[in-house]
Amino acid sequence: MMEGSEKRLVVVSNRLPIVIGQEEEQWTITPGSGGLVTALTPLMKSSRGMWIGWPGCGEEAPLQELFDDFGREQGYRLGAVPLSEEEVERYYQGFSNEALWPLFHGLLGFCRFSLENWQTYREVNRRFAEVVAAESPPGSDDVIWVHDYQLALVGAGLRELGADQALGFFLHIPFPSLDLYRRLPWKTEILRALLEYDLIGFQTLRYWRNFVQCVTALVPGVEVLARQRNQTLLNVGGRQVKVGHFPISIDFNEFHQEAQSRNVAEAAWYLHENLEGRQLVLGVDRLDYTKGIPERFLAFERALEKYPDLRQKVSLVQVVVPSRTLVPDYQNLKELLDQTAGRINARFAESGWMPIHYLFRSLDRTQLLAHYRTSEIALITPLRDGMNLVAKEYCAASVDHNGVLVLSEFAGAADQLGRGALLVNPYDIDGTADAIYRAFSMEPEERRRRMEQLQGQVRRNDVHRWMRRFLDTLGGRRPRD
Ligand code: ADQ
Repeated sequence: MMEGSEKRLVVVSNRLPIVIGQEEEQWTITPGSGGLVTALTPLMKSSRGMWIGWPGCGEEAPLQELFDDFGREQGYRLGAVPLSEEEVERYYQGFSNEALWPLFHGLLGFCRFSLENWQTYREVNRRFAEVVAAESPPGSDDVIWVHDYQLALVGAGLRELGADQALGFFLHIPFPSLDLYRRLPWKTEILRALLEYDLIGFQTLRYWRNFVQCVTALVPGVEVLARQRNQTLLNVGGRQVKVGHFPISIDFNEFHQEAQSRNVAEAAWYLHENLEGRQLVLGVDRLDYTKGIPERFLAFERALEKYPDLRQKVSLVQVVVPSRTLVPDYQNLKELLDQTAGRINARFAESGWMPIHYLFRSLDRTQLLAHYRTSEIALITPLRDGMNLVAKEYCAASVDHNGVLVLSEFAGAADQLGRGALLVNPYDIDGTADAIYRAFSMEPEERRRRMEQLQGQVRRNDVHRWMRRFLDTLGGRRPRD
């Protein structure tokens, strides 16, 4: 573990973990709020670390000034990789989100493979590597940790620039089977680039195995040296590369404590006050076709059809955060959701009861926790998901132990939460409807037993443990060949 030692942590991600805004002509910068930021901040501070990424805005903001303020207040520095609008369109929206994202989630029908986008992806990854190398030159005693599918080639770019530091990569999304992965026109180049890292981390055992299968089948000269419980050691032309699985998680204590606060308790009470005598079924997702939201609406409709005693007694509250709204497939999805929710409500609504409450916006932290805390059922049914943190957040916030988690077997989180949750196949509309009814009818004793099991799991395997395990496995500087 690096804490307290001299090694500096350099984190690289597509977006910097900040929000830049303007209040009355004054520019402001505030830290982002995701689990990754929470987990990494203590170590970033103690190692005087650096976070490098795209600031998410053009050149209009006085970035250097804002970054200096941030460094003084937060105790670690930021480095910007500026991108033009065209680059964002091709590298981010185009290649990352229209080629890698759907392919890695097993949704081939959404894939668009464009040579132009691929070229920009390579150029932008190279630019990231140049910015990192300027801040952390070869020979520096840093640990460099690159995140996610947008930046698969950064490690290889760094090696070309002479990097000898320890380089780690964590993939937040799934890694597909060999049969799917082979469709990617640039399959070998991406795998070779990934093999330049010293440690490649995946969310689940399955994604880790898929990757090992792909590299051994598609990259000549890769050999498995050892298979251990949590990692595989590869020999890549005389160099050792570690591959393993590191299921990401949340800050359990923070969610659990905040969910018990007075603000959250009041907001939770108010939500149910309006819907007295009903069970709430909750869905919370980014707008994305991998999250299975239309299928979820259909399963809820099927449940109302098949089990008429549910009518008037349950409402589905579906909160969707706008996301990637410039990509056409996401615009189409939004339309489909509007139509489906409208149709189901028109079919079943009765005076004083609306089957689906559909909100297309983000919730603030208090509201999010209040929704988690007060909903008797969470319906989390992605078609495929790297992990799914909403499932873990729901468990942490279910302070009355009264919540039932209905979870897709295709979410990475099912590996850890499968025993306490009701697992469903989101493509099986009728089966998911049965699970909704089973959750609705579940006795308090069984609810409590299952929720305690789930909470124990998330409490033990929190995001701090995830970070420590990854960095311990990555270790220090690579030995010279
Ligand atoms: P995402 O696909 O974004 O992440 P997820 O893990 O569920 O999916 O995280 C979403 C986050 O956004 C959660 O922290 C949740 O609280 C928040 N959120 C969602 N809807 C919200 C709303 N309406 N209002 C407010 N907040 C909302 C990717 C991968 C996942 C993987 C994570 C982390 O796709 O599989 O779990 O990275 O590795």
